[in-house]
Amino acid sequence: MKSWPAPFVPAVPGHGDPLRLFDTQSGSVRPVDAGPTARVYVCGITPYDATHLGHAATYVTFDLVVRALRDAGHAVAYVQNVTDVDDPLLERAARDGRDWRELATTEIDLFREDMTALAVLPPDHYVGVVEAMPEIIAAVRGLLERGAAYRLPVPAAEGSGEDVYLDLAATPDFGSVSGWTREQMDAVFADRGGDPDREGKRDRFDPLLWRASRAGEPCWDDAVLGAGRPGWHVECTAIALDRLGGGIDVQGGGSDLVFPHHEMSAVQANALTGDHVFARHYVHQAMVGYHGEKMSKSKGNLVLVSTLRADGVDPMAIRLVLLAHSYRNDWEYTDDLLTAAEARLARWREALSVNAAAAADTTVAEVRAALAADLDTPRAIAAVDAWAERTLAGEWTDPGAPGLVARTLDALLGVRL
Ligand code: 5CA
Ligand code: ZN
Repeated sequence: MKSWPAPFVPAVPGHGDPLRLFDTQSGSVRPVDAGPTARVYVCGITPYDATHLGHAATYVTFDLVVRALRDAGHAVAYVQNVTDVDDPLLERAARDGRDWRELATTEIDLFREDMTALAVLPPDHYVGVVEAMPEIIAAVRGLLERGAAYRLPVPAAEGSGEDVYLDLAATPDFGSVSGWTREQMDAVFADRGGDPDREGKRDRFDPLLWRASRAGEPCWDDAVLGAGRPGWHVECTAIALDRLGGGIDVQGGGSDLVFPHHEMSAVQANALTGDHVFARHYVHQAMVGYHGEKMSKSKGNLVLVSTLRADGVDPMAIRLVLLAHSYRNDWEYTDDLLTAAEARLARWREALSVNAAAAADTTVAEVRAALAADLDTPRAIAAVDAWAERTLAGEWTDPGAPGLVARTLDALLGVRL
């Protein structure tokens, strides 16, 4: 499916330091250590409601990852999916009396607009589940052929046919991405789309790979699997392997995806490829909250990017709200954060409008060093603040500095002034 327009990324003299990021699997900050082309897969939206600040934080974080990798001299192959068939989408469409395809199309369009406004770099491949059905079916079939999956008859009350589940007992890597205990897994599995109590499952955490068709649900025909639709995790396994191959450099998403989603995507990929490394780095944006809870479509405690934009908020102020927080720590949105971001934007604009400003070479180096050090955006912002303060205090020594800072903000932080 089409993504959104790529913002122009200006050149900045020199190049960035090698990127280091926290890897959830190893629990440490490590160099990304990619080849000439870094391969990045980021879990995309389930399009049943509009983009909120939590989603925006996730996509801005991986936008910064791509910018930093490019600045360090890599080409980047970037893939993002769209979960355009899944329970939450079908449930919302049914609740609102809408066609699920129409709901998905509307929300994906709005997401594209929000990403464009926030100057988020688009993926090279933006792939919906519906359009990737052949690859997903091939993955489920492959897991059955390798003895890593089994069939379970649909309960008589629900229909006929057979669902297909992954057999975790046949996947020795299970648990290695999250490092969680079974107790920790149990605490979230059902809330995050799992069906631990489905009768007949070999292990309560075995994830659904293929759901045989039920009355009123969309389905796709397959000679081996029968009519049905994919479970959630296998879409990302199949799309990532098909578009990027195994051993990708970064698998990304919000921290709510560590388990089960990234755990399951990885074990499924490993069962298919026979390899043990689906991704070399698992990178997770911490949760953005609002009114004391994780911001989420299901809870409805949302601050939407589109609402802020409709209220006339500068999208660059929204971006600065996000950048003011490290991606590693949970935080809560308040209106005061937006007020502070707007004030910072105004101050930066003022500093950039002078004919000569404080010399900025060390500022550029500091922004680069901060980003390379596990995307330390608060430190990067502080470096720009310090430059703006020096300039506004009258240190007008370098006519090239305003242009250099403007290009640095644009290219590395995605902030266009
Ligand atoms: N379609 C799946 C991934 S394959 C999905 O999780 N969709 S989503 O629409 O629920 O979330 C989209 C992305 O935003 C995911 O990476 C998710 O981890 C992230 N996300 C969701 N809520 C928040 C939040 N409150 N803070 C930060 N990131 C969030
Ligand atoms: Zn995913």
